Amino acid sequence: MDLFSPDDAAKPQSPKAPAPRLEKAPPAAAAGASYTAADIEVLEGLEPVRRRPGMYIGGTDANALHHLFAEIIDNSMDEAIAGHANRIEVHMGADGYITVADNGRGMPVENHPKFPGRSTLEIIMTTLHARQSTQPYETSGGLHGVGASVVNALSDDMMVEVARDQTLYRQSFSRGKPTTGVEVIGKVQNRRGTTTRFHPDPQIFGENAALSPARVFKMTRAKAYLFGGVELRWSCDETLASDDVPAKATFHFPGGLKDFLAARIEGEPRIVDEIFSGNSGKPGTHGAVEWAISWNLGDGFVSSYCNTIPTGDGGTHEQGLRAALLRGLRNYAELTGNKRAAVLTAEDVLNYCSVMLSVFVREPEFVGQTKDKLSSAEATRIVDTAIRDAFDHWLAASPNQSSKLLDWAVERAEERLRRRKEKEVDRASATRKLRLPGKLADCTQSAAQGAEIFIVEGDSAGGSAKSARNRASQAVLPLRGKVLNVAGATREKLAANQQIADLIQALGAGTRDRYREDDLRYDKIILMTDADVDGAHIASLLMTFFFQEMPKLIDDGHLYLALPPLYRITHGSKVAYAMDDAHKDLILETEFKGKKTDITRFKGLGEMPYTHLRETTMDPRTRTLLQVKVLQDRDDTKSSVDRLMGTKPEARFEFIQENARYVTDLDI
Ligand code: 0RA
Repeated sequence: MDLFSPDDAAKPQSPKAPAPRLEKAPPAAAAGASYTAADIEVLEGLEPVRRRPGMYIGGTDANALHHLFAEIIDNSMDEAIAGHANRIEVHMGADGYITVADNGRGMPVENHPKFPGRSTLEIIMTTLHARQSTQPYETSGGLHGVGASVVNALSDDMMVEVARDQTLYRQSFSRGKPTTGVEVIGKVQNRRGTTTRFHPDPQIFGENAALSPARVFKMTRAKAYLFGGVELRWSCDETLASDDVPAKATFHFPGGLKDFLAARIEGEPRIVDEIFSGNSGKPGTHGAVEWAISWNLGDGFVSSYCNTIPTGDGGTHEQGLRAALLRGLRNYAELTGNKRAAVLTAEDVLNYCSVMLSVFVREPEFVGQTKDKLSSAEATRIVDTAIRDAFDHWLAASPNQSSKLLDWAVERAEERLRRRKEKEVDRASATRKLRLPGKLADCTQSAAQGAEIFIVEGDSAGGSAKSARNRASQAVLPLRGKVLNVAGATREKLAANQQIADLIQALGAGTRDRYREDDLRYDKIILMTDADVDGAHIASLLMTFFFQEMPKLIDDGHLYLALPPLYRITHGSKVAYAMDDAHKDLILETEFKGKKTDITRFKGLGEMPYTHLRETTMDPRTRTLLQVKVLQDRDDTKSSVDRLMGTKPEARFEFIQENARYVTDLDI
C-alpha cells in the first residue's frame, strides 16, 4: 500500500510540529522476508564510508572536506546542465553549515519502486550509488560524484528539502542515517528544486576542520564560468567575508571560459596578445567543447573540466588538446617553410601556456584515487577535432602573431634539447666515475663496512664462487689466467692491463698516491685461488700487486687469503677437508684411522660443488682466512719481493740456491 497520497501532502504543516512519518516500511529482514541483494545493500548502509572515508573521498584532509561541497554542487549542476535548473545558490554559515539550493525538478520523494515503503529521496541519501540506472541527464557528472549519500555519511547533520508539486518536503539525517522521515513542511507556490544543507562531521575531519570560504567561493564562481546556462548566487555570513570573499555575489558568465581565463591571467605579460578561444556543440550536450588558451609568461596551467567537474589529473580530453595544438603548430611551420619545428613536442607548445578546457560527455568515466582524471576515450577525439580546425584558422588569420608563437616554441624546444644534452654529459661522466667492471658480481649492500670481495682465478671458479656467496655482502671478481707481474712491469704496461684495471676499478680506492681509504668499496679483499702451485703463484702475483700499488690496504688489514681445501675425505656421513697432502695424511691417521674412506681431490675451485665451497672457504661462520701482513720492515720486504718477483732471474736463482736445503716435500 502506498501511504503517500496528494491529499496528505497537500495538508499544510507547521514546520515546528512533529510531522507525520509518511512512509517507512520495516526493513525486509525484520519483516522476516528473504534477503535480496538490493536489501543487503540497504541494510549495509553507509558504514563502510565512515570506516574508510579515504576510499570514497580520497582522505580526510582539507581537499577531502571540500570534496563534500563539490559533490553537492555537482548534483545541482547536473540538474542545470540537463536543462532543468538555471539558478544555484550557495550559502556558507558561521556555524560551519553549507547550503546548496537549485531550482531544478526536485529530488523525487515518492516511493522508490525497488524499495517498498521507502522514498527515493531516502534511498538516494542513504545508499551508495543509488542513482537511477537509466541516466536521466544528457551529460551527467553525478556518477563521478560518489553521491550525496557519501556526504551524508560523513556529515553529523544533513537536511534535504524538496519543493515539488507545490509542496515542500524535508528529511534530516545524521552520519548517514535518517533522523526523520520525509516530512511535509507546507505548501509552496512558484517554487521547485532541491536544497541541501550539511555540516561535515568533526569525528571524521577533526574538531578544527572547516571549509575555507575563499575556496568554496572560487569553486562556486568557476561553475558559472563553466556553464553559461546557469546563474550562481553566492552568500556567506559577514564574519566569513574578506578581501577575497564578498558576503554576496551573483555570477552569470555567458562569455564562458574566455572571460574566466582573462580574469585569471590579468596582468601577466603575453607572448601573443590574443587569447585563442572557441567552442563547439551546445554547452551541456554530449560532445560539446569549450576552450581558452593564452601563451603568456606567467606560471602556466592547464585547468580542465568534464561536465564542469575539475579534472586535476588531466586525462583523455587533455590528450586531445595536446595533439591538436602540436599538430596545428607543426602544420603551420610546414606551410611557412620553418624547418626547425621538427623538434617540437607537445610540452614545448603547452609550457608557458595557460589553458582552460571544458568538455561535456555522456556518462563520463574517471579514474584515480580521487577520480580526478578523465578516462573516457572518446573525449580525445572530440577535443582534438574541435580544436584542430579552429587552431589552423586562428594561426592563419594573423601570421605575425603566429610566427612569433612558432619561433618562441621552437626556441623552447631547442633550449630543452640543449639542457638534455648537458644532463646526458653530466650523467655519463658520473657513471664513468662509478663504472664497475662487467665481470664483477657485486654485492647488493652499498656500504663498505662488512662487504667482502673474492678475487678468483678464471670464469669457472667465478661461477662456483657466485653460487656459493652471500649476495648481500660478498662480491666476486673473476680474473682470467695469470695476472700481470707488476714487479716487473712498467707503469704503462700496468695501465694497459685489463685485469689490473678491473681490479683497481672494483676496489674503487685508486692506487699509490691517489689511494683513498674512504673510497675502498670493501672491508675484506680476499684472494681465493686454487689450492695448488698455480694458485699459489697467482696469489703471490696479486699480493705483489697490492704491496706495490696499494700498500696502505695491506697495512690497514684489508687483504686476506682464502684457504680452500684440496681434499674431501668421507666415511659414511662423516666429512673432513684437507688443505694439502700433509693435512690429508694427518686426518687419515687420526679421525679416519682404520676406516674405509672416499677421498676427492679438487682439481680447482671450479670443480667443487658450490655448497662445499661455501662451507669450507666462504661462509664466515665456518671458513678460515689468512690475513696478509707485512711483518718485517717495509724496505726489507720490498727487497725480498723484488728479489723473488722482480725482473732479474738471477736473483731468484740465487734465492733457490740459498734455500734449497730447506725443501722437504719435493715431487720429482
Ligand atoms: C533523481 C531523479 C530526478 C531528479 C534528481 C534525482 C535530482 C537530484 C538532485 C540533487 C540536487 N538537485 C537535484 N535535482 C534533481 C528526476 C526527477 C523527475 O523526473 O522529476
